[in-house]
Amino acid sequence: MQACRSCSGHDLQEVLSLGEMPPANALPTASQLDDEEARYPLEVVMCTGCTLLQLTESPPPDELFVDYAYFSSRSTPMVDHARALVNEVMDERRLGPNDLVIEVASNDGYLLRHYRDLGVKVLGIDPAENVVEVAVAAGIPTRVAFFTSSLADELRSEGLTASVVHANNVLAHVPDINDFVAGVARILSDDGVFVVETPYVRDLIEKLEFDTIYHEHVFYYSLHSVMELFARNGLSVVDVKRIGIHGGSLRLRATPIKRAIKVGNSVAMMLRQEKDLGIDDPSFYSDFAHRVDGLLDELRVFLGERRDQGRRIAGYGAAAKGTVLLNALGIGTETIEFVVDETPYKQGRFIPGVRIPIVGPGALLTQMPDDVLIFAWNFADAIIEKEAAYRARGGVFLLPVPTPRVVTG
Ligand code: JHZ
Ligand code: ZN
Repeated sequence: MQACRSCSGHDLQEVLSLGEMPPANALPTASQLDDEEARYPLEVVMCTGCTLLQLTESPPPDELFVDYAYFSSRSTPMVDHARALVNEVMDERRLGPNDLVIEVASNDGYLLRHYRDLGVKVLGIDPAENVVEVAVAAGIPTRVAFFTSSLADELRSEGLTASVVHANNVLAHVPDINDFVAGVARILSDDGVFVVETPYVRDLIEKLEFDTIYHEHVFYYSLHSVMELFARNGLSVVDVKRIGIHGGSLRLRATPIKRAIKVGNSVAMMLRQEKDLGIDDPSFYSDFAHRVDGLLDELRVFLGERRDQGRRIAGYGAAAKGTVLLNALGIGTETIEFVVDETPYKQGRFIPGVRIPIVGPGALLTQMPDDVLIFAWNFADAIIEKEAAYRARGGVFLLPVPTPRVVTG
């Protein structure tokens, strides 16, 4: 087997295998339905050396991210979340027009636009050409590129250094993670701060969020494993907090090691919690696969019974998570008629593998399915609130994880 992508250790313990899966965001168009879809094994292991959970295999990043289906601004709660984060950092750092904020994986500019509106210089970096177009049209300077240490050197040679580097939902996505973190360390100014959000492995395991495991997510971090990674590459974690976004994430702040004089209590406290829980021990993960199997069985029964009662079921949010859930269940249009999503790029396409059509949210009222299973369960509250008219007409929302259930209240 391969070596750990973080510490190069060789003792990798199996956590979960979901078999062969299509890449979660490779949504075929109607004309591609006759083509065979690519599939890759989806298997998670834990490195006993540095404790980091990771995939054994993932397609090359340019296959996943160059033409991309996910536009952050299409989820209003993401934009609100980004605005609040920017306000927090602005209060802390009192940034002005001479400061540069860089965001890696800046997507359509959903975060940087808030800094820009406050008069701070910004630079986005993102490999998805079609998504960057949207950012640039909105006036957010963005380079189409994967962030690497050599790109960091190139930017430095142009005289650029960053007071703040943001990396939201990207630390999990980069196979050559040491090079990425080393690049961040090089582009930060001496008193700069690296602000990171990444899904927390503790939430994944405890809340059975197995559908957040897909090829884009090569890594599933704990504080312990992220600290080792950062330390190896010249960064020191000075603050950490658990946040609710995407089913539960860590928000970390890190600074160049030579300046990390004041490490907050939050770091020591969470490390202790992780130790007490045994997050650094393979036994913490040993019943996960079994619990996932149990959930899949429950879901098949739950949906099958509703279908057998003659209920018509649709899905909400052509989220990457939905692809995983549906393919793991092996259910298609015989159970879920269609999936609605606001993203224009996704409409008219299909969920990979199971090939359920994706349409605009208007279909809820025109088609009036009896049930709507929310694949974007992380945004369930916002979705239910927005689709009040569907509910008022008798529509029912369902949630898949951690146990299948009908939304009441
Ligand atoms: P959402 C994405 O995962 C992809 P996904 C990525 N790999 C990642 O790391 C995680 O985010 C963090 C739609 N929607 O955010 C928009 C509506 O239509 O759960 C999206 O297509 N109406 C980068 O894909 C989808 O749902 C709405 O009101 O699992 C949500 O996808 C809302 C709120 C969303 O992430
Ligand atoms: Zn390791």
